[in-house]
Amino acid sequence: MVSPKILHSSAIVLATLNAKYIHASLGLRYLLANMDRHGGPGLRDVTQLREFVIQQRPTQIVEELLALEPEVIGLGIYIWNVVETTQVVRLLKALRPGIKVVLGGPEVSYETEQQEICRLADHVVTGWGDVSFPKLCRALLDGPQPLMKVVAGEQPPLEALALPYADYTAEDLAKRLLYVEASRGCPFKCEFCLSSLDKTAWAFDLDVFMAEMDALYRRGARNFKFVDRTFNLKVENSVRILQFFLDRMAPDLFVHFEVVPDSLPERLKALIAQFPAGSLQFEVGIQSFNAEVQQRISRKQDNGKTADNLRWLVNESQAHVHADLIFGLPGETLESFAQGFDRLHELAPHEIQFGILKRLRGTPITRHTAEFAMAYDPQTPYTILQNSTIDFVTMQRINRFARYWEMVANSGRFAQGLELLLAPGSAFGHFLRFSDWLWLTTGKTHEFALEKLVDLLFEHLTEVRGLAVDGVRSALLADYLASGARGRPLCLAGALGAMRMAAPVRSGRQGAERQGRHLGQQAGHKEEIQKAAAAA
Ligand code: B12
Ligand code: SF4
Repeated sequence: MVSPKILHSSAIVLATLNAKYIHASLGLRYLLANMDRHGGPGLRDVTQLREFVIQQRPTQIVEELLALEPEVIGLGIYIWNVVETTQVVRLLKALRPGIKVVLGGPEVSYETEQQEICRLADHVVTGWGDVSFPKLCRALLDGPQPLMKVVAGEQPPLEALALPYADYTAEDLAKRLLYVEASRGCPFKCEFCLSSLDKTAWAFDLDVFMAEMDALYRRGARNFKFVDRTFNLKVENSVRILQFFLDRMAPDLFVHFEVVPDSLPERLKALIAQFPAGSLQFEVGIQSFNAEVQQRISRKQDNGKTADNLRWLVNESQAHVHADLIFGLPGETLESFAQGFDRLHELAPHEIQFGILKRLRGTPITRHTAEFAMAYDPQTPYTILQNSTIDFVTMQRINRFARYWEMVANSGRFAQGLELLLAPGSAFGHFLRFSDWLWLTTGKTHEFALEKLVDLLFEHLTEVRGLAVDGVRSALLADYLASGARGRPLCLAGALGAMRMAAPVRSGRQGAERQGRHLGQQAGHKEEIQKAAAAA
């Protein structure tokens, strides 16, 4: 029976601050979907979901939350929002101390007692919240009042959970990346990763899950990002999921998976090879090619098979391949990392995602802190500052390398220029030299206009590296034209001026240009989706 106390239309508000609008929160939707099943009838009707982004002002977020006059506010706390959400909770408690604030999410699931945000809140649910949050809300609204501040989240068999996919709105389907989950947990133990604390991976009932995917697809969903830690763990399931999307292939379909690199059985390859360009994206965690470091951090990876599979993916399939590396792992030196980077670069994944080690709360990487003198930033995102093999100055250089790599290599804007920049010999060595030079010349790591970057690359390649001016200019001209930008980098002024004189824009072409722009916008959205999917 519905309790008289919870007739108010928004007694409970579930909220979080996403990294960007394009990321819809799957965790909150799970909680919402399970309110009635685990909290009792009527609870869902009095629960509202509100998503914000970290760029919004805390006062504005609080204003919106208070306008709903809730009795309970549940907040999803992650590494990307804990600073901003702490301020939100502080304001909430100053303005309406009577509102019960309940926290949950990976950031507050460990080291709970050391966090300011947990001190400010009324309750913290650690681990899974699907069952424990609804139960806690029922108790908060109807009594008896819960005695414990910190509640260890129940972890039921996955069949006990209501799936949340119907809670994606039409707007979510049209504009955002849809996170979906065919399994939870990870059986591996890589010590830098929060998923290493899971005991194993649990799979959702595949028939039920696929029916949900089908419903989403029929409603128009075309951008799917699987959050499964290791999509290719159970080949039977992976095959069915890939076949499902192949059967529904459409020009705007996009599916993203995270895979373990050393296992790609023939059955999977046969399906992967059938996906057309632009429809499939893989995030392949390499992290390190250094066997000693891998062993130290309990990462099991067959480097030979990893290289073979990456080569196959890049050469024999049309999947977009993002490979992740982590800098700063215990015992890794600049030289050993450079070797790994070059080995990966030779395999030619479409993007190398260059991450700097972070000490995530709760992760077992801390067991190396003393031996390797690991000094981490105490502020989020807890990035490594120095260790026994990499000093702070080198770490700063590599941070800039990572930023510039994103800007020059992963942006995809310098296909030809990069070929000149990264060869011959060590790609890592060349890019590090460029990175050091760029920093010395500009003192900036952000806010480079494309035109300025073209000129800087030109200067580096011709004056520092001594490459032939004509070859560099034609490579950068091709890249600049391919980008579609309409400015005028100084080093290309002559060439662009001549081209534009030869082909002035005539009014009859304006319709075609408009059409082109529209297609460009669509392509831009797809690119944004692909980038967002790969950001984790
Ligand atoms: C999607 C995602 C992102 C998205 C952001 C999404 C968003 N909403 O804005 C993007 C791609 C931007 C991202 C980036 C990063 N991410 Co990320 N990301 C994920 C990912 C893949 C999926 C999250 C998800 O939906 N999970 C499925 C749902 C069901 O689980 P859940 O979110 O944990 O929710 C459950 C519980 O936590 C709890 N819960 C959640 N909210 C609430 C609220 C209440 C009130 C309660 C009671 C309970 C509760 O109940 C839910 C159901 O059981 C996870 C890995 C994973 N598979 O979970 C990593 C993960 C969350 N990311 C992580 C990290 C480290 C990062 C990065 C720092 C990586 C990097 N680049 O180095 C960046 C940071 C970005 C930044 N700007 O600073 C860590 C989190 C560490 C932490 N303490 O928060 C994770 C867990 C990966 C890992 N295994 O280590 N990420
Ligand atoms: S890095 Fe990947 S394989 Fe390793 S524990 Fe995390 S999710 Fe599992």
